[in-house]
Amino acid sequence: MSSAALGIHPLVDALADRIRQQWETLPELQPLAVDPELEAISGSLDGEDLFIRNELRRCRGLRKLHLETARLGAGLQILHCVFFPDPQFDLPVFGADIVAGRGVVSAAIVDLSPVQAELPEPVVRRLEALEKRQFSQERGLPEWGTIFSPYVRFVRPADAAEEQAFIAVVSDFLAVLAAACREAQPQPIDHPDTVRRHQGQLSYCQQQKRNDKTRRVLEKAFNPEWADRYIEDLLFDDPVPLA
Ligand code: BLA
Repeated sequence: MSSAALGIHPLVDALADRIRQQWETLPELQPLAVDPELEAISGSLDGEDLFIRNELRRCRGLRKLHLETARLGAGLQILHCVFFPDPQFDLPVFGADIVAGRGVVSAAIVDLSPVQAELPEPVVRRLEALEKRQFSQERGLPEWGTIFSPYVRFVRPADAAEEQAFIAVVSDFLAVLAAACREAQPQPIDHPDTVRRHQGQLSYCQQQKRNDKTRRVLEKAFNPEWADRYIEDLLFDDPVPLA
């Protein structure tokens, strides 16, 4: 079925395509198994259709690349994407989320988020060199959003041009991450920096789990137990313990 027939917002669709194109450029890209029950979830809720697609990969430096596209009921379409680093590498978390309802995108956020006090220096240097893109409607971060970097963009794209500009920002951030993945050298598993980055990734996941808006939508579409397992096991699973 085409995405138009599924009622996916064009920004969700275009950004998902761009992310899939760009993860192909990551070094040593490999498949990562998705629980078959979660790969393509379809159902209905109060007569409205429900569709979730989950795609996973991994690559050099990143333990898990996750792209979720979802249509929950008639109104709500979501793109959720997180690339989680392997704590042995000095790399940030890439995260993006788009929430669209009835043809309007209410939230578009993208960031390369630090797992230590600061983003790695080569990442900062490349982010600083990027073209600065303007959006007419910037949104303020929620209280749990302390995990995001100073480079986070959180906007409500006002028109098709701003939707394209948002795709361009995501694309730029992914290019910065790809370069960092190619360059980064792993540190030993018991190195203090590895331990700190592991800790930092745990806090990233903890803070994301405080987003009640995500949980509420999933609880309503499925049920609280299902939502909890989905969030803990797939959306924001903790990195494996170091030892
Ligand atoms: C907001 N996330 C939201 C909203 C909904 C969801 C309904 C409110 C929309 C709005 O404020 O306009 C729902 N997001 C989901 C669901 C999934 C999802 C059901 O991803 C299922 C997979 N959220 C993330 C990631 C980031 C993120 C990776 O999952 C950032 C990198 C951010 N979402 C984020 C932020 C808000 C949001 C910052 C606004 C929260 C607020 O203003 O309170």
